[in-house]
Amino acid sequence: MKLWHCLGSRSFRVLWTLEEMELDCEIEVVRFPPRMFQKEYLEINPLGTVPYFVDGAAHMTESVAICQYLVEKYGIKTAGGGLGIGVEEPEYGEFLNWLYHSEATLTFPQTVAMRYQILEPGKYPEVGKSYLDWYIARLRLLEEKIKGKEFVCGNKFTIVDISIVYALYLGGVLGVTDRYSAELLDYLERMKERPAFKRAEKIN
Ligand SMILES: N[C@@H](CCC(=O)N[C@@H](CS)C(=O)NCC(=O)O)C(=O)O
Repeated sequence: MKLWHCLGSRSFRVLWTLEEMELDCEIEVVRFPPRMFQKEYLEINPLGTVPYFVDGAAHMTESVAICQYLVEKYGIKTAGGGLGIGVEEPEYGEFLNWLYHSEATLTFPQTVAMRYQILEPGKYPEVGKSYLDWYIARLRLLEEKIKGKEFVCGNKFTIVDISIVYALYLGGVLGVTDRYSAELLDYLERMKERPAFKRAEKIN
């Protein structure tokens, strides 16, 4: 297995999953954004985005799909398995919904805010601010869900937590954690204490 990674990017979801599952994977760190600083990377991934992941015939560009692939393909064989929820379990629908929610509903507005507030400041400042407000508004479902709970889904730690916490963590880069509810902040801090999170954070 090989993963192309940039510091602080969505490939962190994959790194954290690999660390939780104690899987061996070659990691290549590229400079962000690779389409500008490492043009040869476009020959590997024409999109120029990270993560990029290869495992035999699997060539993948979506962070959450890679986490799901790792859990479904290797989850039962490793010491750190059990990071998923099986199709036969009642929480399976909710599990899939939160996985998609983390990227399509939460990280999407963050990406636009990141672009116009940090990467290209001054170009469309109102757009950046508006998408940041939109991200905060979209936390409503998660804030309700996490009240009084240790994990988001299925009463156990899963890749939903990995995927959701990455979005919350990115909110820190965007400087909006002071707009999180107390429960959400507590959840984020607890997840960052996991040894696998700390190991993944050191890879850069
Ligand atoms: N939906 C994809 C998005 C991948 C993506 O856009 N990654 C960003 C980093 S977080 C990137 O590589 N941006 C560089 C660029 O667009 O050139 C995923 O979840 O992996």
